Amino acid sequence: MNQFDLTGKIALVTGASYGIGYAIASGYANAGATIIFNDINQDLVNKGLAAYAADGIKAYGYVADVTNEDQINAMVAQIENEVGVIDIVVNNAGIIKRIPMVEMTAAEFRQVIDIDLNGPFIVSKAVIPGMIKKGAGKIINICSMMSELGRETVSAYAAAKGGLKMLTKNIASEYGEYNIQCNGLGPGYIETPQTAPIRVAGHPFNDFIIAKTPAARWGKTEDLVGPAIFLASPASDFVNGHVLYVDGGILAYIGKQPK
Ligand code: NAP
Ligand code: GCO
Repeated sequence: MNQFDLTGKIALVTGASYGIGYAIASGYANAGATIIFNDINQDLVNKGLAAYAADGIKAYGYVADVTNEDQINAMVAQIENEVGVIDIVVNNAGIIKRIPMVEMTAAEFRQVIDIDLNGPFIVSKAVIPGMIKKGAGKIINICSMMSELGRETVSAYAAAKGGLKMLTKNIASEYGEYNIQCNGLGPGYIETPQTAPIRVAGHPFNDFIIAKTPAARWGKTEDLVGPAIFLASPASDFVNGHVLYVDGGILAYIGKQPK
């Protein structure tokens, strides 16, 4: 038996019109899963559907904001009617705001917490009943280096991703007895639109990340696909409450001595 085979599985990846979510969903499709994704407006969903189709992937796309419980509950019910009960969910949708804390408004802080932490709560709460009925489920929360580390200007994001690590452990604790595994996937610094502003060649932060990463490079979304398949597959049926960091060694490394 191929422990990494997702054939027959229904996978929802939130915010997967592009970026990390798109790569993970595409990898799941290539491993045999039926792919579903959501985004906050129809234009983005259409953009995602076209991209998946161009890659030869049949995907289902829905308009739903992960912070809106009514929209998410309606989407999950529609998915169960149109596609089937969700086996795998990846809480990928997320934003970041890079603002010095004392300059960040409470509204800006709340918006990041709402999308990056409340969103995964809302989506997980919506899909767990179906997983319990089905007798199995996989929940994968996209965490971050900021689940473990802080840095200037990302207070809201670090608080959200730190909370997401603990939400992961709590879902694992509360629903493990129903054969539901909930784990985190913690990317390092990855080439996506979210990091484009700090990845400009010659930008001090770009040089810093290269020096802080033993692999001496930014990660690519493809680097995350294998680990994501592992956490979604039977190969990880006894892995629960774990955060798998895919960071090229950042968390293990003090950083390269400046020349
Ligand atoms: P991205 O390129 O900015 O993509 C984020 C996706 O989430 C977009 O499709 C976005 O759609 C969607 N989204 C945002 N708010 C949403 C909402 N309220 N409801 C539904 N969808 C929403 O980001 P990324 O780099 O791929 O990151 C994906 C995840 O990985 C995030 O959770 C991020 O925190 C995490 N992460 C990223 C890195 C990295 O280095 N890139 C590292 C560690 C963790 P819109 O276009 O509509 O905003
Ligand atoms: C930042 C980056 C990071 C990455 C990622 C690292 O400004 O520090 O955006 O937060 O997005 O979360 O794992």
